[in-house]
Amino acid sequence: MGKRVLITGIAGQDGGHLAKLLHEKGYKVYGIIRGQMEASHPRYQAVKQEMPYVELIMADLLDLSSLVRAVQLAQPDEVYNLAAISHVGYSFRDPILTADVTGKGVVNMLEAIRLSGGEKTIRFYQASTSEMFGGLDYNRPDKGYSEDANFHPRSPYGVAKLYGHWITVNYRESYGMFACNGILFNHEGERRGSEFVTRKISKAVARIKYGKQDVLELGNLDSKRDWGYAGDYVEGMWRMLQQDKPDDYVLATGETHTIREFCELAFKEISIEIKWQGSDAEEVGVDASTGKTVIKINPEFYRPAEVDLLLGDPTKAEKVLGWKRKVDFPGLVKMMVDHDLGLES
Ligand code: NAP
Ligand code: F7E
Repeated sequence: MGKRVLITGIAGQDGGHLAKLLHEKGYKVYGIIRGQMEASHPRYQAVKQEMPYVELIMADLLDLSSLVRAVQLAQPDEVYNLAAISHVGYSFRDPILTADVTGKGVVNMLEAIRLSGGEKTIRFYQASTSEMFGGLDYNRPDKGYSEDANFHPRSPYGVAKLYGHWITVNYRESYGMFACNGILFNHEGERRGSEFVTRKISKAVARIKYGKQDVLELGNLDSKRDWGYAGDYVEGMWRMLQQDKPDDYVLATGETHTIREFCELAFKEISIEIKWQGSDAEEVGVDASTGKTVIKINPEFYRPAEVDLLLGDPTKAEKVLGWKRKVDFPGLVKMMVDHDLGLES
C-alpha cells in the first residue's frame, strides 16, 4: 500500500508542486481547499482539472472541526501544512486575520492530528519562512541565516509564522510528534501568484512585449532576496519527513539579488536593456534603445517595515538531506518570463 498524504493550501503555488511530486512517488494525495459546495466552486474546479488525482476536502484552517474531519477522512501518513495568508504586504492590512490563519491555524492543524489519535503515527511539516529572520543589520550572519540564527520578524506575517514555528517545535518536544519546520527562503516559478514581485515582473514583461501594458509599477527596488525555484523546494520538504528524526531545516540558494536585478534580467529576455534614471520615488527604468519609461515607482507598494536583505545558508539541508537547488537565478527568471510570454502571446 502506498503512503497517504494530506496537504493544506493545495490550491497555492507550493501545494501544486508538492501534490505532483508526491503523486509521482505513489502517494494517495488529499488536499484541503476552502469554500463550500464543491461543484460550483471555481478554485475547486481548477484544481480538479489540473490535478485529477487529488482528492479534495473542503476545510478551513480557522475551523478545527473541519480539520479533524479532514484527518479522519484522509488517514494520512504525512501532513504538509502549506495553507496561510502568505502575502507580507497584505498582512499589514489584515494583521488579525493573518494571526488567526497563519499563526493559530498551525495549532489547529496540530490539534486535529492529536484529536484524531495520530500524534505518534502522522509526520507533520510546517511551512516556516525566512521572513522570521527579518534581515536587520545587527542580525545578519556573513554566510547567511542558518537554523540557529536569531529571529526578528518585521511584519504581522513574520510574527504569525514565528508562532507557527515555535508551536511546531513545542509539539515535537511535548508529545514526541514527528514535526518539522522547513524554514524556506523565497521560491518562485510559473505557479507563483501575480501579487508577488517576481511574477508581477514576469507577467508585466510579457504584457509589455505584446502591447497589452505600458508600464510596470513597483515599490522598493533595492531589497534583496534569496530566490529559488519552488519545484526544487518541495523535494526538500518531502526529504525532511523521510529522516529518522524530526528536525528543522533552512532551504535556500545561498545567493541574494535585488528586485532591480530581477527586472533587468527579465526585460533582457525581451531584448530591452533597462537604464535607471532619477532616485527614490522619482526613479524610473527606461528602455535604453527607445527612451520609453517601462518601470516606475508607486509608493503604494512600499511596506511599513521592510526586510532589506535575505540570504540563507542551506549547509545543513545539503549535508543531512542531500538536498540542493537545481535552478539558478538566471534560469528562474528565464523560466518565468518564457512561461508568461506563452500565456500572453
Ligand atoms: P500561496 O500560494 O499563497 O498558497 C497559500 C494557500 O493557503 C492558498 O491556496 C490559500 O487558499 C490557502 N489558505 C489561505 N487561508 C486559508 C484558510 N483559512 N484555510 C485553508 N486554506 C487557506 O503560498 P505558497 O507560496 O504556496 O506558500 C506555501 C506556504 O509556504 C505558505 O504557508 C507560505 O506562507 C509559506 N512560505 C512560502 C514561501 C515562498 O517563497 N513561496 C517561502 C517561505 C514560506 P485560497 O487559494 O483559497 O486563497
Ligand atoms: O516581495 C519588494 C517587496 O511580495 C519581495 C512570500 O512568499 O517570500 C514571500 O514574501 C520584495 C519585498 O515576497 C513590489 O517590498 C517591490 O522587499 O514578492 P514579495 P516577500 O515579501 O519576500 C517569503 C519568504 C514568504 O514567506 C512569503 O510568504 O519585493 N517589492 N515592489 C514588491 N513586492 C510586491 N509584492 N509587489 C511590488 O510591487
